Amino acid sequence: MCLMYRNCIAGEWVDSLSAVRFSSYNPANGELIGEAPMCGPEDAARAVEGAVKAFERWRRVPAPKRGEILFQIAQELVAEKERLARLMTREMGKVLPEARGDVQEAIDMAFYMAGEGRRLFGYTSPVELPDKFGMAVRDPVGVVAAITPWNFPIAIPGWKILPALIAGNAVVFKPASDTAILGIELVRLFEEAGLPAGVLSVITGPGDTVGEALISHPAVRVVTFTGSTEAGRRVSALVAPGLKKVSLELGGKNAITVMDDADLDLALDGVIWSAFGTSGQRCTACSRLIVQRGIHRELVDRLAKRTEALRLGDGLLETTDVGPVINRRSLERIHHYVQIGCAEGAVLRSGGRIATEGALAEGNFYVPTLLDQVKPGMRVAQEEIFGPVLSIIEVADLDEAIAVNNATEYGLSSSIYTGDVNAAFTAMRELTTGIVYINAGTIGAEIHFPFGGTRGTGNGHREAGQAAIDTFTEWKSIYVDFSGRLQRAQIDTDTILSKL
Ligand code: UN1
Repeated sequence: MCLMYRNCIAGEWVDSLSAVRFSSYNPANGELIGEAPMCGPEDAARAVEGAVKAFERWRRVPAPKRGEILFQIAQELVAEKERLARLMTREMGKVLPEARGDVQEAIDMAFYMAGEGRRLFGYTSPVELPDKFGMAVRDPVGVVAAITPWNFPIAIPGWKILPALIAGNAVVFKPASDTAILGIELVRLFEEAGLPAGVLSVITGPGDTVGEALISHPAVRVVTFTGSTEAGRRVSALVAPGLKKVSLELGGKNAITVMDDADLDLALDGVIWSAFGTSGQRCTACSRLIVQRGIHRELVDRLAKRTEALRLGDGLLETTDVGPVINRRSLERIHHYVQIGCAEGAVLRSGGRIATEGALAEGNFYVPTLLDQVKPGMRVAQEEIFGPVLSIIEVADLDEAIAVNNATEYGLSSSIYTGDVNAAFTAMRELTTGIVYINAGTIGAEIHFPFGGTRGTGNGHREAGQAAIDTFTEWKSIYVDFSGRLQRAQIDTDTILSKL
């Protein structure tokens, strides 16, 4: 099988102008997955210029027809789900059932946005003058730059590209280098489903060169980015002079609260899944466990047993519960955080080390880790670790739990386990994150609801659902005056009754 991949730039499958390539490896064992073009600023400019041309045609394609193409994309994704999922486990590391879920999330979005081809609702409203009509319609914006992370290599590109396309925009997509091959495969699938040439380009290469060139190109009008808060600030600053629309999905420091009256079995399942699923590498991952005093000891004892029973390994094996983390740098960063936590006074309850037994030494495996007796202000309770590390904080009551939950720089997802309906409704009102779960963990958002967060998690936009359409459209208000005379809004309204 050929491991040399090309990019699709302005409708043609090509190498980068420099012809330099970089390699993508399996984080479980170092296997080479493929080589992708190392694009530079000139490649980004070519892709944007192609998108500018394609946009002029694509925006005129009736939205229901665009929807039919998205429907084909959804069906192609269904047909290719298993192949993409297996490739994802190899390129990114997540266990196979989760990789299937990642592709499914893009399938869901493709069907949802295909349906938008026959909606994309604007609205009409009565107007204040006679013989006049008013309506608000959605226009596409132009060229969209979509820059995506490695942790959801198919789902997150789907969240960005599909709503952008249904609205009539052209897209230049730059996937994370760690999952460049999946990004290229996704674009090939869109092409095979019948998307016209040039409407979607993919360019691969480092964020700080090709990514920055892409978003800074004057013809790019919308930037949609998912990544770290630090990178998001940089994106925001770079595009500010161009007054571009920019939608940012950034970090999280999500917490599950477990109250004394909670169903502990249910809570344990939710904590294990949310903290260690995807090896803790979700924006929505639970990295803080806020526990009410009365059940602290029991919950932590049981949690430690469950955590220590998790089996690390290659995500393709059915026996694996937790796969590798994305790369060596990330592995070392995670371990560094655990050391910081211990130095700050946290008590290591489980894990706390890089796994080196047998075949695990070939990959980037971190043993699922519990840090107990963490105080809310410690760095391990405040900073995003993005790995299988859970900080446990004890609280006295609901008020304290809510205060601790809300007191971070981030505001993506939060959850509470309680049997008390009053506590649940209080939490729904008082938790200041963009996503709130009751009696479920912090992960598992569905594509038809807004996805995103408050504070440092973003800049006020939401992805998915109807909110996504707002990012990729401009409102246009249209007034039609069929009176045949000058009618002055706000002024001639006084004389309307006398003229009838
Ligand atoms: C992310 O981690 O960036 O709610 C996305 C979830 C998934 C999406 C996560 N549906 O965990």
